[in-house]
Amino acid sequence: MTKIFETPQQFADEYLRVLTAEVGKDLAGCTNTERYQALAKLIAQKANQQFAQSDSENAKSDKKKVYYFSLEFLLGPLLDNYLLNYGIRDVVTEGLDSMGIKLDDVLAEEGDPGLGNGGLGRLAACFLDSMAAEGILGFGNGMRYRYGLFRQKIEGGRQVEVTDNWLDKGYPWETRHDESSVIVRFGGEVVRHEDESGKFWFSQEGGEMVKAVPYDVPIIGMDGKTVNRLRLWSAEPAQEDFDLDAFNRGDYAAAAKFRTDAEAISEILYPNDAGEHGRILRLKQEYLFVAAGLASIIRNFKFDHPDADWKRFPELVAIHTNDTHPAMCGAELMRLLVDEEGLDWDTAWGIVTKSISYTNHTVLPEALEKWPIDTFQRLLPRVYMYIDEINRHYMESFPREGEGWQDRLRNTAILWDGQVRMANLSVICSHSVNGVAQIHTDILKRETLHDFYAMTPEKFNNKTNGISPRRFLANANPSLARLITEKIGDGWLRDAEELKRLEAFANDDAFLDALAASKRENKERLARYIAAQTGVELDVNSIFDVQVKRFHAYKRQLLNIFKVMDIYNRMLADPSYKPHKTSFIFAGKAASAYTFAKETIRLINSVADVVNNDERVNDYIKVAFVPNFAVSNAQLIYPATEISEQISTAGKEASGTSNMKLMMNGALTLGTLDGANIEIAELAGMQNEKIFGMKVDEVEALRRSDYFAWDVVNNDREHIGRCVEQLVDGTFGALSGNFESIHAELMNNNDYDFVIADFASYTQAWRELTDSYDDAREWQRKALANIANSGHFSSDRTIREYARDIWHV
Ligand code: GL9
Repeated sequence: MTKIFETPQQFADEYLRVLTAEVGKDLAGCTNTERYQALAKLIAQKANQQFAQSDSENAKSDKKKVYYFSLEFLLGPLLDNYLLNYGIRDVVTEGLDSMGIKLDDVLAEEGDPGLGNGGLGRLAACFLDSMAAEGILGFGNGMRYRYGLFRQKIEGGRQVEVTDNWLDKGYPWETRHDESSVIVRFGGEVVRHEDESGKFWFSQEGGEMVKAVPYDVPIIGMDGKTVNRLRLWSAEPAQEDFDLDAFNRGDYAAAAKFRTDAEAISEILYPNDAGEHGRILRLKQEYLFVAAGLASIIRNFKFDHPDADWKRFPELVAIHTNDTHPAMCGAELMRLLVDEEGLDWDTAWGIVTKSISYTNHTVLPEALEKWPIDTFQRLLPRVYMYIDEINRHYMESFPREGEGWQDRLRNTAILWDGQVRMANLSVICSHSVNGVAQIHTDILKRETLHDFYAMTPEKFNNKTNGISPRRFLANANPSLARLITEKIGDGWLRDAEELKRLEAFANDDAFLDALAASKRENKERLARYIAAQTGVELDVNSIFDVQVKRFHAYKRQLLNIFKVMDIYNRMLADPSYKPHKTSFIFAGKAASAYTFAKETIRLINSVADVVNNDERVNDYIKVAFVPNFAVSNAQLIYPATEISEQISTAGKEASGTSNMKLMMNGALTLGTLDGANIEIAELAGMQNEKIFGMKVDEVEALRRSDYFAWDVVNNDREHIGRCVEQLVDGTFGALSGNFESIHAELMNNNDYDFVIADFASYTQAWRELTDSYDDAREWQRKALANIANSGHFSSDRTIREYARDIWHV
């Protein structure tokens, strides 16, 4: 495999050419930002050339193309990852050195596009990386939001949202393709036409026309063999409807109205983590990226296969829908095939269901998308007719047999109670439905989608999530990666199962020492970052106990901070009680309208304020909240972690992926038997994690029982009872007030997420786990067992399973 740069000199020559051509200054006059932009542009140019070449070769072949539709792609910084994948990190480092530039200074300039909320969006980005690594022709289809997810600041302990103007300096990786734009229509009406012979057809007239313009980002796979692309759509006015009269009157807002209406569609990413839907703009986003993506697929299909029969479409194209956000794919593809291409219904339906597949990412009822029929119909009249017709076909062919068929029909219909149910639409239009961890798929089959499962069990399958070992081990943790490669070579970068070979070193003292030294180095790196960001000084001899993820009641950050409050209370009540020295590290964003989540952040910061400043305890415990959790600082946090907090109420976390990232970096999981934690514990061995709390069946049983949370609180006044009281008694209120709303939410809903019910089990598990830390060798062996068994959670494995079982490539 030839490298894109063979020597530092060759790199330096090309780099200087791009730098001067793009920036118009010589090297000395450039800022680091400009140096970064020129380097990214150079790599992007190389990748685009490679893409163009392979794209025209592929056009002549019958290689199947996979399109991954997702409203979120949380890419993170790309440069370091691409240098690794192209195998040119050393050449570039040396080449830059020769010009007096440090690669790290250049890398530090890259922003972190926040085009996703959390796990779901990051999963989509890992899948792009793995599809390219596996040589699959896999293309992302998403939205180019003008503003990413808000940046989070902490003021007075509170989360403050600041707009994320991620495009302000331009995005060097993207290329605009105006010539590939697609006109998308909203509103208007459907007109019926009929000719003399009685043949009739429909067309859509009037309404609002929006131009969807694609911006393409190259996706470079491991070893640079495959370059794919991520296509992100931006909304613009279809024609320049600038109102000159209004402008001349001085009414500037009216003059630019069309521009703002159209552009609003790709303005913002909705900051919802699994919940709260119903905004019309969101529906517009969903349709825009579906309509533009499918139009672009069909254009490409016709170009690649000018003589192909439409029936070959599912052999040559797979369309994957990430959650229900692209659920309209089925109806829109029907519209394109029937209205525009003239196929009959049954032929088109066969093509649609053979091409489309669907992944469910959550069982939270509030997250199941539904839209009011009248809103839907007004905005998308023709697509709605297709949904109505798909629903009618479904209902007509529904087997009216067996007891309770009416209930089953009601549960599975697309249209019901004046609403369009997007999950049902997704299932009906797909040949494959998968969950993202074994337990999650089991719950889908048993409950959430049970009636579908009973009728079409063959559609259902599990695909346990995965993460990119390039980004989350090689890029994030260079010292550990170096150590691993010294022992077993670098084959793990392509086949992460090779990490298993590290088990041979479980009794190798020198290796375990080196492992510990690497962890310490990573803790020091994180401690410096946290001190700079927050002013909190962490002791690197303490255990780094970490919970980083979106804030949500079911993820139970509240349980974690109650534990810290309890340790604090125990220390004050009994000065001889000494917990293990621990730094409790939190990070994550809360949806801006989610009061409980935001108040939990304020509580953590308020506890931090008290604990960190109380000399009776602060040699032993400290609390740090890292602001603005994002892919870039996540890459600093995971490698430094020793305890991975994965403490969701059993049955609620579909999979989780930070649990995998932390495992791969040698952290021990302190977790419930939920999501992928179960598979983590099975693979690494129960003895190498710390599992606590109620299991799914116990959670369900407790919910059905006469559980009364107040009883638990009243029976344990010293511990959980004290924590609940301290929400409102001023102990932690000095920073910015008490926490009445958390108290009310918790007690008035009878401990809905079972924070109180799991408290005793959790705090005991924490004490046992931290007590075991003093046997450093044993701890290192456990860390090693986690690393060595994390290969299964490579997204390469996940993608191979999707390719084999769902996409058939
Ligand atoms: C999620 C689940 O909650 C996670 O458990 C899962 O790991 C990921 C990826 O499959 O999907 N579903 C979901 O809606 N989100 C998830 O993280 N939410 C966000 O990403 C905001």
